[in-house]
Amino acid sequence: MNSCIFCKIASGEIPSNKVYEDEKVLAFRDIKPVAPLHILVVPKKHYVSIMDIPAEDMDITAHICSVIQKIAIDEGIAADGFRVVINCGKNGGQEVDHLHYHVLAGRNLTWPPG
Ligand code: DGP
Repeated sequence: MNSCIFCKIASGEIPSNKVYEDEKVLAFRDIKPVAPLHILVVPKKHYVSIMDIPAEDMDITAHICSVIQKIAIDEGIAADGFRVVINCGKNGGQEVDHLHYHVLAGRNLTWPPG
């Protein structure tokens, strides 16, 4: 999907502050952080949202979980805790139509979200 900003970041066409990369996933710091640590984890393959992942590709979700574990350890946020958010669709607050996981940490995050 040529016009997708996260596809362009995943391919390296647009630079990002990268924290992790492998053949399937890229993680980079959010350009508008809402917490002291705000990292986005994206599959390199384009899915619009969590609703767009076909059954045969569902192992990407397990892979992203393992990547988030690694990021939590490497960034030193595992002990104090953190939040993982997937916004989906209009009411979910999704602005970028390429599946992404927000990893938020570094302050006491309130609940429920706004
Ligand atoms: P969401 O509302 O869940 O679609 O979150 C989209 C996030 O993406 C938002 O926190 C800002 C971030 N973002 C948008 N464009 C860019 C960009 O070009 N670079 C980076 N690093 N983050 C971006």
